[in-house]
Amino acid sequence: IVMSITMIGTWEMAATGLAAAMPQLQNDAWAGDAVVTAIKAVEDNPNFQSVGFGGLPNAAGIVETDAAFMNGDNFRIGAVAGARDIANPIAVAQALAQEPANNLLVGTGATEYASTHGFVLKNMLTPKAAQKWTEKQKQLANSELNPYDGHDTVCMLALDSQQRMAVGTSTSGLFMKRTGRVGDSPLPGAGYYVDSQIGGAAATGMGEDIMKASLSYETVRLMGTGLSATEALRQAVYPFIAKLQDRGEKPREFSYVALRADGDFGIATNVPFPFAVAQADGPVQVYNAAPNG
Ligand code: SD4
Repeated sequence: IVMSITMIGTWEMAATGLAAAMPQLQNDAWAGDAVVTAIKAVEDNPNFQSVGFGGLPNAAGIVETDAAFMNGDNFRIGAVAGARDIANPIAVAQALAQEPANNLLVGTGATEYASTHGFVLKNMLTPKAAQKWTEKQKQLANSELNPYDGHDTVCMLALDSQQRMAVGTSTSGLFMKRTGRVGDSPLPGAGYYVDSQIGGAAATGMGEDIMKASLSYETVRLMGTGLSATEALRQAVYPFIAKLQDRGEKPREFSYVALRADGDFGIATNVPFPFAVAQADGPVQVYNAAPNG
């Protein structure tokens, strides 16, 4: 496979991000900036109800976001968790990756950093999301419904024209989560990992299950032994899901994307999983993957 600029992102919403970022990559931008452009486009769009502005709130009716950024050249990581009022959590995560320490900030610390470093603050709760919260409160009072539906993380992996790689994640987490709940998305190794000399991987699904193993790291490690993106994911993800079953657990949603430094990409998922890919000067393609574990 010939190396060519590539981006892959989770869920159909990723197509919006790829459309915004691919022109940058085609103009030889850094993979890290392409990741941030792509995720910002998703965070800014109030129609996507699981990321950024318009994300569904926690049990207290407040939007709390998790996001992370990793530079595959030097392994620098930045992340925010349980963050409030930050318009673009991914941009703050990218800035935190430049800090010599204090790379993962939670709650008020994240907001304070964003505010003192010139990032836009805004109330992330839209009237539509507030309405959904009110409806959900009513339903929950009368039923045994699983409150934790309506969650999707946007993850982006990019490979640029100079063979640099980066990964980002951003989510409002689980609808109706407890205040302070943090998922896998800001956690390196579990939610994401990237090494520009090998490749990267990132996760979406039920954070409480995904964080039980560092499968993004494991996928990168396996790609480093020469496996394709698809085969590395298969060997990392499905045995772990089987192991949970063996231990009497009921594994919930696990979906991963992976991208190798040569442009080879793949996914693994135990639920129907749309994802978006763009390579070279080709179009943004959305694929609908069936569960294949
Ligand atoms: C979380 N993994 O907070 C995220 C949510 C997600 O598809 O990706 N759902 O647990």
